[in-house]
Parts: sequence; C-alpha cells; structure tokens
Amino acid sequence: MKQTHFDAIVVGAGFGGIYELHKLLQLGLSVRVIDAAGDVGGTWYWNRYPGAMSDTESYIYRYSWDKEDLINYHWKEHYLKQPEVLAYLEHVVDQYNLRQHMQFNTELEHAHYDETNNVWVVECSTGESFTTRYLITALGLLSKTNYPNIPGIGSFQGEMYHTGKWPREHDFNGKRVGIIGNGSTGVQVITAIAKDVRQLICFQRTPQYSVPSGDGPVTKEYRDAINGRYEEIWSQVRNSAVAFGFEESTTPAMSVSAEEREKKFEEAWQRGNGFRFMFWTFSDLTVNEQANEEACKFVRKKISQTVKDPEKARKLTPHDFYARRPLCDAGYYEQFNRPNVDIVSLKENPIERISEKGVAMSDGTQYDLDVLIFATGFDAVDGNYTRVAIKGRNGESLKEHWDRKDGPTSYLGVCLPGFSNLFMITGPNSPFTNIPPTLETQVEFIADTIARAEERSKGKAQATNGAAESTVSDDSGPVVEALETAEDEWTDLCKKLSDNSLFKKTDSWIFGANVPGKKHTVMFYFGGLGAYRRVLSEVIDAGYRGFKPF
Ligand code: NA7
Repeated sequence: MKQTHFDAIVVGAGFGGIYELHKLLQLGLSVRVIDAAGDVGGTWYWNRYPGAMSDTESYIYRYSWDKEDLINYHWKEHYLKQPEVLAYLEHVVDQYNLRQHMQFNTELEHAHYDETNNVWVVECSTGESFTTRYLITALGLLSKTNYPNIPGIGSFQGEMYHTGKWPREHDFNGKRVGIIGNGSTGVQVITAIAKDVRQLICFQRTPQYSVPSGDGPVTKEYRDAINGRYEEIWSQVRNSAVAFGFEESTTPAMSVSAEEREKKFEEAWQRGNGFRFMFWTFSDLTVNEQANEEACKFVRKKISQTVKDPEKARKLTPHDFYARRPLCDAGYYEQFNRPNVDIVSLKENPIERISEKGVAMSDGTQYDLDVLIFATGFDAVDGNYTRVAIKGRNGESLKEHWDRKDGPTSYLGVCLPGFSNLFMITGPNSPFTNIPPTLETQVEFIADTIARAEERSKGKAQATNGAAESTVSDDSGPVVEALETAEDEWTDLCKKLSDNSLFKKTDSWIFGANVPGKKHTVMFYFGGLGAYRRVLSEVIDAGYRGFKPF
C-alpha cells in the first residue's frame, strides 16, 4: 500500500481545519487536510436544511485575522444563512489557495501512533495510508448525527432526512411533513418550511424557550460603524465569556425591581439573540434558580401572547429550567397559528412506531406523511472521536481512554496524555462560546506549540549532531504530550466550573444527555473565553506547564 508522509494531517475542512492549514503552511510544514465531505465547509457543508443559519451575529461569525477581508467581505443581514457561511469559507480557501492541500471524500477510518518512528499512521476510506508527525483533528463539535431509536424507523416509505446530512435538493411544497426534534435546528426548520407545506406535524419531546433573533438587513451605516471598530470588537470578544459581541451582565436578576427586570428582558427580546437574552440581561440566569424562573416566566408570557390556540400554547410552553443552549428564531411560536401546523407532545403521547406511511402514536393516532425530518441532533463533542479508532502510544483508543476516565477529557480541550502529537480543535472541555473565536484561539495555540516543538527539535538535533562524543542520533522528531496530572486537573476544573450551572440539571447535548447510554458528564469549560485565553498564556509563559518537556 502506498504511504505518503506529511508533517501534519488535519482532519476536517471546516472553520477550524481551514485556519489550522493556513497557520501550519505559514510555518513551512507540509500539510494535508482530509475530509469525508465532497468539499470545504465542515458543519456548513452538511447542514443545508431549510432555515439553517448561524445565530451568532454576522460581524463576528467569521475569522478575525484577515483585517482587509473583515472590512471588504460583504455581509447583508444580521445573521448569516448557511449558503453565506459556506460561500465565505470557500472564499477564504480560494483567497489563500488552500484547496491544493485538501483532499475530499476521504474519511479518517483509523489512526495509530507508531512510537518507534514517532509518526501517526492514518488510514482512510479511500484505501490510502498516510504517515504524519502531527495529527490535528478539526472534527467539529456537532457532526455525528443522532437518530432516535424508534421501532420501524427503516420502514418509512416516504422521504426521510436528518438535518445534519441534508441533500442538496428538496421540495416540500404541498407535502405532509413530520419533524421530530425542536432544538435550535428543529426550530429553524419549522419556522422556514411551515408556510410552504400542506401539513406540518411537529413531534416535540421537550418544549423550548426561544427568543427572537432580531434578524434583518444591515444598513451601510451599520456596516461602516462595525468596520471602523473591528479592533475594539475582537478585543472585547476575546476577553468576554461567551464571545457573542456583548458585555455579559454583572447584575443579579433579583437585585433589581420587578419592573426593571421586565424592562431588561423586554429590551433583550426586542434586540434579539438567544445568548444576549441569557447572558446580557442578568449575570445569574444560568446559576440561580429564582433568577432563572424570572426569565422563564417572561418567555412563557410571550408564548401565551403569541400562540392563539390555548392547547397548542400549553404544549409549547416549557416548565423546566431555561438552561439549554439558548435558542433564537425568526418567528417560531408564530408558526403554530397556521392551521396547517400542529404540535404533538411526545411526553403525553409517545411515538409507538414509524410505519411505511408515517408515525403511529401510543394513543392510536396515525399521522400519514410524505416526508419525515429528523432534527434530532448529534452525538456531540466526543461522538466523532469515538466512532473511529484513534489509538495512542500504548495502543489505547480514545474511546478506551475516555471510558477509563469516566467521560471525555482533555488538557485545555486540545491535548491528551498517551496521545503524543495529537491536537484536537474543540476537543472535550473546550470553552462554551461562539465557536469561531474559540477555534482561532486553539488553532493559534496548536500552531505556536508545533512551531516551538519544531524549533527545539531542530536545535536538539543540531546540538546532537555537532557533539563529537555523542553516540545517540536524536532524529526521531519532537514529541508533544500532555501530562496525566494536567488532564485530571483540567477535568476537575471543568467539573467545578459547571457545578453551579443549571445546564447540568437539564438534559441536553451540552452534558451528553441527548444520546441514550451516553454518560451525563461535563463536556465544556464554562470559565469563558477570556479566562481560557489567560490560562493558555500562563501555560506558555510557564514553559508549557502540564506538558512533558519538549
Ligand atoms: P439538539 O439541540 O440536540 O436537539 C435535538 C432535538 O431532537 C431535541 O428537541 C430533542 O428532544 C429531540 N430528540 C432527540 N432524540 C429524540 C427522540 N428519541 N425522540 C424525540 N425527540 C428526540 O440538536 P440540534 O440539531 O437542534 O442542535 C444542536 C446544535 O447544533 C445546536 O445547539 C447548535 O449549536 C447547532 P429533547 O429536547 O432532548 O427532549
């Protein structure tokens, strides 16, 4: 079998992989990016479902490192829709001539670390085998699709889609459509297709708190104002907690009067954006039950004011904590005022089975459908890593490592003991934020670490070769590996930081609670991006604290 060697292989051609490639090429390394998809885009390649958009505002859902491009690459609305995000990533790839280093329709199937030669051996779905000094996974947080385990799922004779693997074409005009799932994806799909379909049945397991997105066209004046302040904007984003472009509140909700609270919630509702509603209004919505309930009451009132049919409103109204990934929408609750849109509560009436014709409910109701959409999310964070065998120094796979550690772990979200020269972009216990600024932070940390490793290894090799009395030729290259103590401390810190979070008390993918059998455990660093960046700086300043000397 032909084996080709690269200094670095990056797995994934999305936001993270593209930037990592760019950075590593700047270091003069030979790099190959592989991706199972047919082209660039990562998440934005696969998630082409109707209504797909980023719910980070457009001006900060992009790279910050190309100042000219920031100013000149146009964005039309407050939020980028999937085709625009994809077009942006393609534009960056073309601008920097990166495509020549990328190989598509090539899935990583197996990788193991060959300690003798200090290389990763990477085997792909194409039958190719590569060796590489550095293996960098840019797999995305949300890409392994999660299908519910409903009896008869394979028997449906109509069109069936998962939002995370959406085909290029679809036509739902005049069709009877069922959708299972109402997370951020389901909310976007429902809002986008309700007006076009003959009938839309929304199968909902847990109702959601969603706030308006505040989308709309941006004026030239708005753009010019943003363009004039990008330095300041990125500096604020990098030093903030959730990196969504606003200052997080420092005011506890119950420290102000009921009127003031209402006013603040209303202001956030009018301005739009889920993260703004959760983190800009008050400082303690995600940690204080009473404060949280105030936000819940506000959204419940909005639902009851919006949804005219009291039965639909009842089913759509959540009663648990407002402590899942915050959602925003372009008129979600409003869609249920359409006569062709209905909501089915799966907690009251579970799905009995999926049949050839549609969905059969426990109470005997049968919904005949032409289309069934699964907006049922992802086996998030570690799901992508554990489905392929990535084996480290001792032959232990990531899955075995994480089973041994009782949940997915890392040092700094990036490295792992036993997995020399493996770097993860948004690995487990990375910051919970708007993703591009965290990706950039990690990509730069990884590139700087590799630069140092290369530099020091060259120095070492020269010193060794120059030393006449030396009998050992140290040409096996640099080895970067986190210490197990550092991994354990980072995991403990992440656990501690999440201890007070109400997110922990709700079931969602953020704590791995959406996939049956998956351990409910911390998967993010909740300290915020600013604090995370400071930790990385301290690690570097302390000579790569937590790593074996390299
Ligand atoms: P999410 O947020 O995980 O939402 C998945 C939805 O699917 C949610 O409503 C789930 O209900 C529902 N679901 C999952 N499994 C089942 C079964 N077995 N039966 C019925 N309903 C089910 O995924 P999204 O794609 O919406 O969003 C993921 C992230 O992508 C999002 O946060 C953004 O960052 C982008 P549940 O609420 O668990 O009861």
